[in-house]
Amino acid sequence: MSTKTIQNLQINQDRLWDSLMEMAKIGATEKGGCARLALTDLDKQGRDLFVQWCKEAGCTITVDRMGNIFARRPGRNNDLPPVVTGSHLDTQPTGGKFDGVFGVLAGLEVIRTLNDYKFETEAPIEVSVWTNEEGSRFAPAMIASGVFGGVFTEEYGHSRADLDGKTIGEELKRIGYFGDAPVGGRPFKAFFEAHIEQGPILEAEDKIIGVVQGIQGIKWFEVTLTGQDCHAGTTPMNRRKDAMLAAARMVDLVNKIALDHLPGVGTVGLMTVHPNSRNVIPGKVFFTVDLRHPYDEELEKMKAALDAGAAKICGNLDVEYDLQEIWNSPAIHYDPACIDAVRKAADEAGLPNRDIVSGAGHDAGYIARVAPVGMIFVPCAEGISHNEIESALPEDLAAGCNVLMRAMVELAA
Ligand code: HGY
Ligand code: MN
Ligand code: MN
Ligand code: MN
Repeated sequence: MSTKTIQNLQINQDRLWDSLMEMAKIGATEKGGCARLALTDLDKQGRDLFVQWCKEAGCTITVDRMGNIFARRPGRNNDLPPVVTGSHLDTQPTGGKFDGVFGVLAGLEVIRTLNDYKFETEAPIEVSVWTNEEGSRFAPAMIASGVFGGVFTEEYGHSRADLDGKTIGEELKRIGYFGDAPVGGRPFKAFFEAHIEQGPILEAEDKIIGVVQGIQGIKWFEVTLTGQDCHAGTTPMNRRKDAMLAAARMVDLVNKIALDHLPGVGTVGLMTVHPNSRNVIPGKVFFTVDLRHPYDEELEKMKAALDAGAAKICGNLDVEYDLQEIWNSPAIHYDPACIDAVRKAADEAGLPNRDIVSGAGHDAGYIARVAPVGMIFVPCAEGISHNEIESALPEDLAAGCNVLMRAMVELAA
C-alpha cells in the first residue's frame, strides 16, 4: 500500500483542461462546440487519440463487439473485478466540449495522477468509452452500454441504422472499432461516471458537486402523420388533410402534457416534412417525441395523454397517424454505497454538494443493471448543454475529478 493516503493526492487541473481542449479540436465547430457524431471519422479520431493517451499512461486496451473501449491500469490483484469509470466521446451535432468527454478524460486523469504518485490500488482500474451514447445518429441513446447491461441484444445493437441506412455494425467495422471482446458478462466492482450536470441547479445553488441518486424515466416515440399533398392555392381550407397542421397541434400537445405533469419534460426535437415545398400542403410529417419524468407511473400517464391527444387531433383533421414507442428507460436508482463514497469524497474535500436526480440519460444508467454505480455532477454555465456554447470552469472540473479519484480508490482499495 502506498505511503500516501488518497487525501493527499490532487489531480493535475491544467493537464485535465489541456486534454479536454485537445480533444475538443476534433470536430471543432465555429461557435466553439464539437460535432463528433457516433462512428464517424471524427469519432474515430477522438477514439484513436484517447487510446494513444491511455497507452502512454501504461494501460492495456480492450475493445468489445459494440466498440466500447476499456483502458486498464493493473492493480496488485488483477483477478479482482475492476473499478471502472468512463462516459462517451460522441457528441450531438451541435454539442459542447464537455458532455461525455469530461467523464472519459477525468478517468484518464485519475490514472495519470495515480501513476504520478506511484499509488497502487488492490483492484485494477479501467476507463471506458461507450459507443453512441447520444442517440443522435443512431437511436436509441446509450445503446452500447445498453447491450453491455443486457437491455438490448448485440444483434439489435448492430442493426440500428442512421437516416442514411448505415448500421452501427457496418460503421464499427468501417472505423476499425468492431472489437472481438464479448459485450458485458464480466463483473465490475463498481462503476462511476463524472459528468457536467447539463442543468441549472448546481450553479444556482453554488454547489460544486452533485451526488447523483439516479436517472429519471425516459420514453422516446416516433410519429408519422399521413394526410394528402395538395395545392396550397387551390385547396379550400375545409378540404385539406394537412399533416403539418396535425404535427403543429401535436407539438403543442407534448408541451401541454409536460406542463400538466411537472417536473416532467416533453420535447419534439426532430421533424421531417414531405414534400417540404412552400406551396404544397404537406402530406407526410415524421417527428420524434422525448418524454421524461422521475416517477415511472407519471411517465405512463404522460404516454396515455399522448396517445389520446394524437387520436383526437388526427381524427379532427382527417389525418392518419402511426405512433410508436421506440425506447423505454424506466427510472434508475444508483447504489447506496457508491452514492455514499461520492458524498464522503466531496465532504472530505470540503466541496459544497447536494443530492440530485439526473434529467439526462447516461451510460451509467444501463451499467447500473450489472454493477454498483455512482455518478458525480459538476456545474456547467447556466445549465446549458447540447449546445455549442456549453462551458464549465477548470476548477469545477478538477474538483469533480478529485472526487472521482477518491471514490474509485476507496472502492478499489
Ligand atoms: O438524451 C440524453 O439524455 C443523453 O444526453 N443522451
Ligand atoms: Mn452525456
Ligand atoms: Mn448528451
Ligand atoms: Mn447523456
